[in-house]
Amino acid sequence: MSPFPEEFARRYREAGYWTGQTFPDLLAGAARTHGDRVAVVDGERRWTYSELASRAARVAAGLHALGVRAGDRVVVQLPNTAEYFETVFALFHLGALPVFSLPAHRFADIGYFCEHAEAVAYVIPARHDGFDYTGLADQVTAAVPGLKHVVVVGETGRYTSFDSLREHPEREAHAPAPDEVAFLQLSGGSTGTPKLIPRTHDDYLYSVRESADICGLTQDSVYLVALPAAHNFPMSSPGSLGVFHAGGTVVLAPSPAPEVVFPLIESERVTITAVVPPLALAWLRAAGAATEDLSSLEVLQVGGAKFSEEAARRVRPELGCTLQQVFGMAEGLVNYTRLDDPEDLITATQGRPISPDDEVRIVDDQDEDVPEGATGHLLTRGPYTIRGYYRAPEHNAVAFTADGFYRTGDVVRRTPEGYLVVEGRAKDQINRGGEKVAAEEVENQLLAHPAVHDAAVVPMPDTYLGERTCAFVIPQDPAQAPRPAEFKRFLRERGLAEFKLPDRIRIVAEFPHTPVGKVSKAALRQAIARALRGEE
Ligand code: J2J
Repeated sequence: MSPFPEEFARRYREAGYWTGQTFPDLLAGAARTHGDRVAVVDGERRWTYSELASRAARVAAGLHALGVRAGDRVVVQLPNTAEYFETVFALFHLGALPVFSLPAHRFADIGYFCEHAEAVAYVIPARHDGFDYTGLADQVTAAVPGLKHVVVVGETGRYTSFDSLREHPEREAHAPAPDEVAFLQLSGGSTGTPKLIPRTHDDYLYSVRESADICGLTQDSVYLVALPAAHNFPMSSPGSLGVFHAGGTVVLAPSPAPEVVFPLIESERVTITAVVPPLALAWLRAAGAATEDLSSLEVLQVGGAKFSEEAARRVRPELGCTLQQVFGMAEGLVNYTRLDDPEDLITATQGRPISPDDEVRIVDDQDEDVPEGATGHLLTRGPYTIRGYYRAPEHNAVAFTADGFYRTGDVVRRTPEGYLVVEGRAKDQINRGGEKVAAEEVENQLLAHPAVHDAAVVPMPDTYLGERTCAFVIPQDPAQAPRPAEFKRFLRERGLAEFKLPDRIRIVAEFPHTPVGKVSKAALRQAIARALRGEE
C-alpha cells in the first residue's frame, strides 16, 4: 500500500475534505436519517434504508461465522441485483475488503484477483446472462488454494448459499480507522496483469459526498444503475453511494438496453442515470420512437470514453434532460461539467475536477508543463487520487512521478474556463466504448498460442464503440497460421473475458518498426484504420 504522505493527509483533514466518515457510518447514518425511505429497488423488491442496514448486519454475521474477518479480502462478482448492495455493505460492516469485479470477467481476471489479493472468499450468482458462475468458481478454487469460500446467490450445488448467511442475528459493526483501505477497485489497466486500486474511507467518501453535491442529489433523487454496479462510475460519480449519502433511491436495471431501461425510468420516475457513449447513442436512437414517459429524467451522465460533440448536442433536445459529461478514473480524479454550465461547455468539454485541491498538470514527454491551452499528458494528485496500486512497486515507479502525481495516460488540454478536453490517450489500452482492454494482456495471451511468433494489439476506429480491438499476429509458420475463430476459441479457453477478445485478427509477416527498432503501434493503428476506410 502507498499511503498519503502525512503532510498531505493533514492538509486534506484541515481543509475539511477528510471528515473521518467510514463506510459503516455511511449506511448507519442513512438508516438513522432516512430509515423508512426506499434505498434499493430491484424488480419487485424494495428495501428501505433500515432494511438494507439490518440485512447487511446479518450477512456480516454469516460471513463472520464462515471465518471471514476484518482486513480479509473478498472478491465480489455480482450483477445488478439487491444482493450486490447487501454483500458490499455486509463486508464493510465486518471490516472486510470487497475486491470489485465485473460480471463479464472470466478466469484470467478472477483467478488473478483471488491470488493477488489473497482473497478468502468469492461471491457470485449461480447463473447470470446464460453463464454458469459456479463452473468458474470450480476453476478458481482449483487454481487458488487460499480461497476458502465461495458464496452463491441462487442454486448452490457444493458451495455456501447466500441465503444461509442471512439467517444469522445481526452483528455489531467493526469500526475501521478512516484512513484505512476500505476496498480494492479495478483499474482499466494498460499492463500485462490487471492492477488493483486501494481506496480509503476518507478519500473515497470525500469524492462521493462532493459528487452528490455537484450532481444536485437529494432524498428525492432516483438513480438508475444501468452500467455494472461495481464499476467506479455508477458506484461513486455520484452513483449509488452518492444516492445513499443523500437518502435517495437506487433502482437496479438488469440490462442497459432501452427496452428494459425506458419502462423503468417511467415506472420509478428516475431522475438521474449514468451511461457510456455507445449506450447514450442507443438511447438517443430509441428515444424518438419510445412510448414511455421519460420526462422525470433530469440528468443524463455520460463518461468512461469520449462522447462526441455532435452526439452531446442531441441530448437536451432529444431526451429532454441535461447532459453531464464525466471524465473519471478508478484511481481517483473525477471531472464533471456542472449542471448549470453553458451548453457549449457541457457539449464540448469533459468537465472540471471535483476539488479545489485536485492538482492537474499537463506536460510534454519530458514532464515539462506545456503552455496554457496546449495538449499534453495529464498528471494528477489530490485528496482522492491514489499514491500507488496495491502490491505493485515496480509498476508504481513508472505510473507515478517521484512527487506522487498519477500518470493518467490521458492526453488532454485545458480550456480558458479551466475545463479539460480529452484529446487522446498515450497508454497502451483500447477503450471499447468505456470497457478498457490492456493491449499487453491480450498480447501475452496470444503469445501463449504455439502457432504465434509475435503479437501486437492496437485500437481501430469504430463508429459505435469509438474503438475496437485489432490484433496483428506473426505466425510461426505462415503456411499454417490459425484462423481468427481458432484464436478466439483459444483465448476464451484461457479465460479471457469476451470484451477483451480481439474484434479483428490480421496475420502479417512482420511488424513496422520505429527508428529505434520498437514495434510501431502508431504505424499498425494507421494501417488498420486505412484498411477499414478502404473497406467502407
Ligand atoms: C474520455 N475518456 C474517458 C471521458 C473516462 C467516472 C467516469 C468514468 C470512469 C472510468 C470513472 C472519459 N472522456 N469522459 O471511474 O468515476 C477514460 C480515460 C480514463 C479512463 C478511466 C468514474 N471518462 N475516460 O471510466 O477507471 O482514459 O473509470 O483514464 O474505467 O477512462 O477508466 P475507469
